[in-house]
Amino acid sequence: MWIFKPAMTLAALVLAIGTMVAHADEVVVRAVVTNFDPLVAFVKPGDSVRWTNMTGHDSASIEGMIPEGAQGWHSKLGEEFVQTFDKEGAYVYKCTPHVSAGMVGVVVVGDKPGNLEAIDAALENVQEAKNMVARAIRKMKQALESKGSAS
Ligand SMILES: [Cu+2]
Repeated sequence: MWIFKPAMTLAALVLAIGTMVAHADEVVVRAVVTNFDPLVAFVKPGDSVRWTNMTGHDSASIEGMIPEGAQGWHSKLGEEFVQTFDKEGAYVYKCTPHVSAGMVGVVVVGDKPGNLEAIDAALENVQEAKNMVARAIRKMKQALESKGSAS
């Protein structure tokens, strides 16, 4: 019966990995004209976001508007892009060519982003299209309220 033990262990390992993969979702955000759809994407920690239809667009996190210690990003112009989000909180990002046209989006990881005050404070440092970034932050807060997550 000794041969069963490693076989069982392997089976358990495969099952565990399978479960991990099954739990990590990928959420798609589409670039549509000069909008990100959905403007606010809700994901769980460990999930990924895939930006599609990116011809003429990029996705770039805005300084100070991601959780402390989280990894920022700046995708290549015109290319589909995937980013995995492990740290809970809100991530505000823009399309560099179209931020003035309001092409700003938010990824919210987890149910209660703890960095909303930091995002409000960082708005003071936004040089370009501050009103459009502010609009996306408002929409995120509205979305959180309608989800019942606002504290
Ligand atoms: Cu764009």
